[in-house]
Amino acid sequence: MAVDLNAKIPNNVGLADDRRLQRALESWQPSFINWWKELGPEGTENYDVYLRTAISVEAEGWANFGYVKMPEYRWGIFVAPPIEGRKIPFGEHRGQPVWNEVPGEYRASLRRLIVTQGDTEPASVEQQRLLGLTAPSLYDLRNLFQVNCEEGRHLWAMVYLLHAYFGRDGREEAEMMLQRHSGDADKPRILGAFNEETPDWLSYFMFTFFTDRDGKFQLSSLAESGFDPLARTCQFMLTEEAHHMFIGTTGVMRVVTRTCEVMNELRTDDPEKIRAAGAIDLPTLQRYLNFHYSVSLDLFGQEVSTNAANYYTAGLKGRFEESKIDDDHVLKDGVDKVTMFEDGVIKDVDFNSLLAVNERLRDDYVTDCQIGVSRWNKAIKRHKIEFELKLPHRGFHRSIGTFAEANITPEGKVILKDEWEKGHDQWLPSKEDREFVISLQKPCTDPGKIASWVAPPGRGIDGHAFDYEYVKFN
Ligand code: BYC
Repeated sequence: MAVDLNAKIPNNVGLADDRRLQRALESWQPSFINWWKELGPEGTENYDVYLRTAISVEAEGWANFGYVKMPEYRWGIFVAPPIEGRKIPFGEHRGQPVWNEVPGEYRASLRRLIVTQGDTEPASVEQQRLLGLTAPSLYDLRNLFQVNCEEGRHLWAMVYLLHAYFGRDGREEAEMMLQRHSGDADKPRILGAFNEETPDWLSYFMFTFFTDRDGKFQLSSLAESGFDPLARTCQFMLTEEAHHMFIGTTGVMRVVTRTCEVMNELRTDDPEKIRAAGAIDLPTLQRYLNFHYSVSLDLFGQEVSTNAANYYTAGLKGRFEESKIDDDHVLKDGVDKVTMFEDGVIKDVDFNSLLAVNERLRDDYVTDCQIGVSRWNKAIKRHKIEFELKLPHRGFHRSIGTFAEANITPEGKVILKDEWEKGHDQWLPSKEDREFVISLQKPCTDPGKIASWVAPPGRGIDGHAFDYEYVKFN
């Protein structure tokens, strides 16, 4: 697992021993750099950014900090070390040795999973490309760039798998990763949430909390895969993903904290007065939460999915923390309750557990989201303010699956279409909300300074203070 850091493409997969693969990836590299320059963080080519670069997959080596110009970031290919004697942990091949090559019968399914996962990574960079122009602090700006570079690396991770294991169609898929673009009417990104805009930093914090968290759960279930190169790739990606969610959890927390401070200073809960003081009122935060949570729930796919059942049975994509679950890991005879929308009502329906694996993953995700929301609520309580942020009902504002046709309030009440139209702006960010939040987006990038609507972080990065010069603009 030695890391070759001096290679054109840093890697711990022995690229130098496979000249063909190395050449293929080296010929993809310029397209990637061109894409980064065109659709990556706008106008940042000369910035020196205090970034973490992975130089090894060991605990002490993957977090190596220093100033880097982003187009020169050492995007590499890193996989977690193999576990000797690892067996396929679930499905009909359970207990057999893991595969180190793609089994012919699962080639199309595996490619589809890898392409879907890979497509999200550059999509998020595209969505965030203008945020650097309005960062609320230098610390936040640096964190944004860190996330962008790591999403770029995650694209490399998936492109490596496509090139190394899927021959010519894999190379074509790798090209396509740079041709589809977020929000492009003709060639959109594959999944809905990755075609939404991230026009402001509140949306960004919500995105890193809710949408990156989908990444955590999807990557965790791919990290269980019987196709060992995919499992090991995802295991290492998860170490980076944790930082992205940290940005979301603490980012929203800092917005909540600032709002509460302003409410207490002014002794008011009047949204107009809070906004006039340059902070974001709690009901607006709730509407942003409702939006990002609901579009992220869609990313788990259909509630009842034969594709997901087939992926599971084939041993390609497992459940979250598969090995910690106490059951037969085959699921043929299991029964699970799934909340469905049928005949105009919401009801729990029994399905074979295999068909319900998407929904189980969504359940685990909901539980994880609630932990973050409860933390924010504790902060509100500490400020002695009576307000609770809530996750809306899982059927609220959905576009994929059983609830796509339904109109459901955040409380879970089924309503008619015209009631939905009337309530819409109460539940989701209105045009005015968005305009207000965007009006707050002004760059605040002197070291130690921070915008009016967000509190400073508890501590800085890599042991540095908040006022460290995390980005040098040159
Ligand atoms: N939007 O795959 P199937 C991350 C469509 S995030 C639009 O059987 P199933 C990250 C689908 O295209 C993690 N369309 O769906 C986070 C297909 O249409 P066609 C990303 C959707 O079983 C932040 C049909 O439904 N990883 O890493 O429902 C920043 C059925 O397709 C959507 C993965 O997603 C949607 N949301 O499962 C950066 C893991 N959902 O082709 C990165 C890999 C479904 O029949 N993907 N459709 O017309 C999967 O496991 C599955 O594809 C899904 C969907 C769970 C996404």
